[in-house]
Amino acid sequence: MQIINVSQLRVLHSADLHLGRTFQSWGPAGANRHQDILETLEQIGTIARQNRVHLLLLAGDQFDKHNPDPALVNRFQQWLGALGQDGIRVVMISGNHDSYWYEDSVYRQRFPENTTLFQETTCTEPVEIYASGLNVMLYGIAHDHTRQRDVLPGFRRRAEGDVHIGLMHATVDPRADIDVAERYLPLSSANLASTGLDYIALGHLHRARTINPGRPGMAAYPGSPEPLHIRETGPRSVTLITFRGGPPELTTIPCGQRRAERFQIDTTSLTDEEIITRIEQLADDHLILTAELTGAPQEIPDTDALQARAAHHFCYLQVRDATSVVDSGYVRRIENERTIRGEFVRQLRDRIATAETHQEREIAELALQLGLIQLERRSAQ
Ligand SMILES: [Mn+2]
Repeated sequence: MQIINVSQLRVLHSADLHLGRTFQSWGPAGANRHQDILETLEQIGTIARQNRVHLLLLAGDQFDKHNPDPALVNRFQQWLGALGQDGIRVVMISGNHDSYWYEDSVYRQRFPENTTLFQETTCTEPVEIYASGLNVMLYGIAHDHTRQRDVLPGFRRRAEGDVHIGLMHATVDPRADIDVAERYLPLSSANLASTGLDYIALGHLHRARTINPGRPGMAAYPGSPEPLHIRETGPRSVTLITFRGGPPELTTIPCGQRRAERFQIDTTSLTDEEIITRIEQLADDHLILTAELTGAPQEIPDTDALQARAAHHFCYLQVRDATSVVDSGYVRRIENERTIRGEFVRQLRDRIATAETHQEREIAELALQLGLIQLERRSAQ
């Protein structure tokens, strides 16, 4: 007989907030990004309350470094405490950025009553808590970049308890051609399945992904809730996990203040002025935009100038030149000139045409592009 009216346990999972991250390479555009991350922290609290979750799991890299600014830690502490007043228990582990290992690690401080923090580097005994009428067994370890061996046995499901949840800051199913250092805890989907846990809350990889769906050892990366890099494209989210007796149900809840996207702009036959217009059509101050210029434009695009002129329309703008100078209107215009640059173009086009390998051709194309930029600058002086 199917059991009805089973207690429903609702859990929210986030990771990789990187509070305190500085965006120095972004110049002035990076100055207020830390504020966006703080707003996303508040947003995660709001999502937890709206969904009346019992538990909030934070799977590491809550902070960008192990010894963040005390004012920031204080704010995080208050955020935790306020969740506790609303009956929400927070369970967290450290990550590689905010490692527990250091003597001045933020995680060696006291945290509010409602917070469960894993402080051992092996999981000898799960932490048992009572939530929504269920015995919840929690498995986790503190991040320690000096000792990450044989962590899996500690995560093996114990006999007692109703719901079994693990937390890991790990690299699950790394690409075969990448050698992942031990401190990033490389593991496979099969390793996670072998634990037999109902759900494993993962952190470390910043792109959302579900592993072993509907099976024991089911796990997910919620991804960074706020994009931390121009390459962290696409929507950002946190994961709501609902336990009703069967395999847990996962729901993705959107969050974040800004969004990173990469768009290609075909610049064929366009001038820099026209390229600016195309970029401006995408204007949105919530957008962290990589504008990749493709095709064969009228002139060699001055990416620095384009970026400087259009940046104020976006949260952050990066213009990348992936145009083909070989076929550009500019090269066609000057290739028959009886000038140094005309001669340069003819010689390089010849090399490109007779290149024997892909690499040789790419080098000649790059030489043509860089050489023309230099010759242009000289003639402008
Ligand atoms: Mn991270």
